[in-house]
Amino acid sequence: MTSQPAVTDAVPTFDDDPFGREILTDPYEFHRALRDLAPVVLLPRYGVYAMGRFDDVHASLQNWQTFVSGRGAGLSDFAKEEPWRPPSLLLEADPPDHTVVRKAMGDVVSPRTVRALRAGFQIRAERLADQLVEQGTFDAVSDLAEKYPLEVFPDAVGLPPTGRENLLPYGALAFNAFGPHNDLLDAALAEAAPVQEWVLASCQRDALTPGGFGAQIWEAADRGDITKEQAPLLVRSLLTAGVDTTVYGIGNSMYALASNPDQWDTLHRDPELAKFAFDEALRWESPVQTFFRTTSREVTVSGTRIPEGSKVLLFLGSANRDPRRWGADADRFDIRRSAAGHVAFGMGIHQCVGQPVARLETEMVLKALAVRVRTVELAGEPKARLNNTLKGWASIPLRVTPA
Ligand code: OVM
Repeated sequence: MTSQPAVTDAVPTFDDDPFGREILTDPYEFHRALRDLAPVVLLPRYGVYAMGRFDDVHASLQNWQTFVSGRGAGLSDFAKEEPWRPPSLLLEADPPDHTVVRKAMGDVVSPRTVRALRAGFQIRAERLADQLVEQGTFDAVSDLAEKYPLEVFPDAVGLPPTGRENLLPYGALAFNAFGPHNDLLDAALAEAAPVQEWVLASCQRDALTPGGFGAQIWEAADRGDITKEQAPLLVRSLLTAGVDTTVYGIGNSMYALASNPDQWDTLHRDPELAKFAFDEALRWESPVQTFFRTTSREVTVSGTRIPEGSKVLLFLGSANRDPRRWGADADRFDIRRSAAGHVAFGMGIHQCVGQPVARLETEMVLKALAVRVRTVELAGEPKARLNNTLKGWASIPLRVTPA
């Protein structure tokens, strides 16, 4: 009989490319193999460690002292490579610097400020839902998942009316840039210069309408909570992380519900389940699939030693389908399950600060449709939209019948 050593430097390797088209399109078999191979594996193609089990991903996200963000949340190590843009003060920072700006951003995007948006968000969701039900067939991506956030979010930030078409390309660029420099990143970079210029200009005080999130960030600078140099970078965080994520979240929710008609039925009978449907959709098909951390010291994870200065790829989307955490039916989309505790918004000090806005948007959209739509079905083949970090859809043709 052989016994396993308590701690090992021997790490199994995985040759598959998680940023290749095949796995980005359908990552779930790869996730299973990753989880079953070992708690920690090495991806020799990129020279990084990887984790796919819930407990290890969760613990690493919580352990910000050892799994740091200041060297970048992507593949690129900021200690060795020049970042593609000035680093985010939130996502790509550690305490104590992170703590101050996170507090200021949390004050701007608070349950109180977001509650004030509720009535306006609801009216616009209901108007759009009326129109879609009237149409009968529509694309859940272009006619809903992209349309609604772009109707409500830029106004909530207080962005100028022109140039808003730059928001989706900018998000696509930022999320592709967390991955390797592959053809997806090249394509995103190709037309990026004017997009980046617009974003930069839109973060300045004079571009932002009074009352919006953007202006409130500048008011935090007036109070001295943050500096005037930090304010535009915090506005940039809203523009980077606040649009594509919610577009994918709404698209993935609609895909999950449309491909599981019994679940739509459940939601239609009780539209108050919309919140739970969203969390379950986030668990089942997480918009943000991966983030990297960098080890600040040697660390042992479930018996495997990881050296200091290693990039570690955390598979949030895999953790959210780990049967060790979610049970044998982890792959089943079930809006009555308790999906709370998923890591689709991250976990710990970096957990999504925009969460109240994302939740409000999706709740309004799903509720408005749930009461109006009796049945929903796919009216054509959905088309995947590939991104190095985000998993979602370019097109989801739907047919609905009215209630
Ligand atoms: C940021 C940022 C960018 C991308 C993602 C993100 C999901 C944050 O600029 O702060 O969190």
